[in-house]
Amino acid sequence: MRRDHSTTPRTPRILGALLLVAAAGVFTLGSAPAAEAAAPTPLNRVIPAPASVQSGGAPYRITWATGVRVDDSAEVRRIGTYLAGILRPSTGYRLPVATGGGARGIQLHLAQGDFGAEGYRLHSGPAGVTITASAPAGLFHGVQTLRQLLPAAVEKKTVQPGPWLIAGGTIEDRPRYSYRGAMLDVSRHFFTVAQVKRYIDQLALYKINELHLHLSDDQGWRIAIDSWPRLATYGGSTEVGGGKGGYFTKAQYREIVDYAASRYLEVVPEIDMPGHTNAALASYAELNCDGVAPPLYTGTQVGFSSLCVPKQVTYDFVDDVIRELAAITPGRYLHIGGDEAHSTSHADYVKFMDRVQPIVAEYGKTVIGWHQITGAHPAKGALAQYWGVDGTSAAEKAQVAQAAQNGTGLILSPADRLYLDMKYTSSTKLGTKWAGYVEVQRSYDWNPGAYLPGAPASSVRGVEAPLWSETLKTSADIEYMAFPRLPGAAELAWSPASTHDWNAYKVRLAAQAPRWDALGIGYYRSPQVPWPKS
Ligand code: TNX
Repeated sequence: MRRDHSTTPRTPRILGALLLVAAAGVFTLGSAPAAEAAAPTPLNRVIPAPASVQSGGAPYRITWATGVRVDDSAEVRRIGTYLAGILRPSTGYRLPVATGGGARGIQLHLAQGDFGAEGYRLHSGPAGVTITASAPAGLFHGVQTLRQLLPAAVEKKTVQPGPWLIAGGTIEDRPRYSYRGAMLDVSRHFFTVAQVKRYIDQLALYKINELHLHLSDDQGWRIAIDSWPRLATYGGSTEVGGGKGGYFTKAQYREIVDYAASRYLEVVPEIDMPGHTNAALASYAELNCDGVAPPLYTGTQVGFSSLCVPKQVTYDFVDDVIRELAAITPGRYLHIGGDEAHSTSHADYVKFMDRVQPIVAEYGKTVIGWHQITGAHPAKGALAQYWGVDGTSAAEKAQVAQAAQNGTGLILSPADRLYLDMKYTSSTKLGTKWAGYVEVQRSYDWNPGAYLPGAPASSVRGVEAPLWSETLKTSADIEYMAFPRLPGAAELAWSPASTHDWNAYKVRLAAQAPRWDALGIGYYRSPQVPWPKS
């Protein structure tokens, strides 16, 4: 039976039930004793912090009479249906999605305005909540804000008591950076489509808009390539520790891409080259300079493998892989790795990158490479992903900064801040520690706009939080390492620098915990964060 806490009783029996509930203090609008419990979440208690918040006026309350009004557009309707899909199980209300504005309820509306590609305005008052944007992505991000303004119990899958109040006022919001990424390494351990989708949903809650998939490495090749089928069937047949690995068929990869798109994330596929290629080298003997295929590898060393730079077959291989991958990737980027090519001479590395970058362009994609690519000749428009640490040599930082001055855009993923696989402390069971321990404050408390000496602020296109999976096998493992650091990375990427403040952030972060509980997300209870008692 539908649970109904509306203010508009339809029959005396319902009225009686409502009075009972009200007496129990659950039903709170205007009933003093429980007013505190029912106080709506302040508009500024959202992660990422919105660009501007004006609080004031009476709240809106979702009731049985609430509908979701959408523009007459298939995409806006789809976002409305997504929102209703989140709200229905926990509120128990019908929440019909219908076209037409003006009426009471939640309205999603596209309009010209100063919102940019992803910004939105959320206005809440007693008559309803209106989210306005100039593109669907903005509406979707506004919906994520709306979720966070509702009680955490809204995320549950069974009917909860409510009440469902949204504080009055107006949020005007737009991102600081257009590239707000998270990377998942599906190579060291393979994760299924369902596991990747689960992570996508978690990323969407914090307005992350790029999902970088690390699809190949020494330990596993994870994407089917028709012209080189053994890459997946043999190269994908194991993983770190010797488990059975796996790979995505093209249909499964498309399913991930489509799901990500439905959450307004772009998939950035990575084929790491010329190093980190043992799985490919093991699958095809001809890719090796000596013509001998090495065994599959299930350890965690790096830097021992290299494609054979002088051989023509290497470029036939790369051309086939990039062509097939580009054909199933609607996104703008193709990541070609380029890190830790310790078994490739510098001269060969430069030659390789000089030949491979044009192939990416030929198939209509923009190159992203790990920042070592700045030691070669980054193509025009290429982005370099910086993964250094405080202790990275001045010379290496200067090389990246020089490339940035020459027009190479930067994605910042400093390993000692944003590598989600770094242990929090010495007692963290999962993860690695080559970049040091990364507690929650260290992860959050820096400014991407003024991070790399000599790199112009305008060269910074965004930030990304990579999650390497040498030690991670399950969704619970992913979540324990990502939460609570991922929301901090998302805030660095989205929120204006002027909102940055650890002491305020840690309070907002603590307030997310009941939502993670409701969503079944396990997290690290950092002593730096004032968590509510659980
Ligand atoms: C460095 S970051 C790597 C990866 C490892 C990671 C572990 C980068 C571009 N290369 O191969 O998985 O450290 O933290």
